[in-house]
Amino acid sequence: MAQTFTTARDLTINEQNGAFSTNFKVKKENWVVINFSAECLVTGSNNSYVDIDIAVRYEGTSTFVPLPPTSGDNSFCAPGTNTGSYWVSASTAGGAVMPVGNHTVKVIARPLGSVTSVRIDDLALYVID
Ligand SMILES: [Ca+2]
Repeated sequence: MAQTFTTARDLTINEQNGAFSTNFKVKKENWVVINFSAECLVTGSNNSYVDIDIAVRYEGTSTFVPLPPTSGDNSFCAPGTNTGSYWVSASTAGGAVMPVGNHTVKVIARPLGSVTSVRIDDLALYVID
């Protein structure tokens, strides 16, 4: 199920669009890496792109913390030209030393620059511990 938008939003991640669970269990404090990939299309002027944050809410907390390096301003995909319409399958990953617990992950997409539209489809999200 493609998601098309023009303002920042949490991406819908579920089995219908090919993604995996957004909940995961860390059994022993350790480095955990989370990877997000999706088909992506940005239309807009040549300063436009979509920034992605992979963010985790640790068990017992109420806020989502973006994982580096996705916590920074990272372009997931961009049009490339003034009138470009370039489809890509893009991927980004974030990681941290995570405590024991049942944690939740979400992916935030943030259109930046003069974006006309962002289209995200065929999402895949997986946790490596
Ligand atoms: Ca980011």
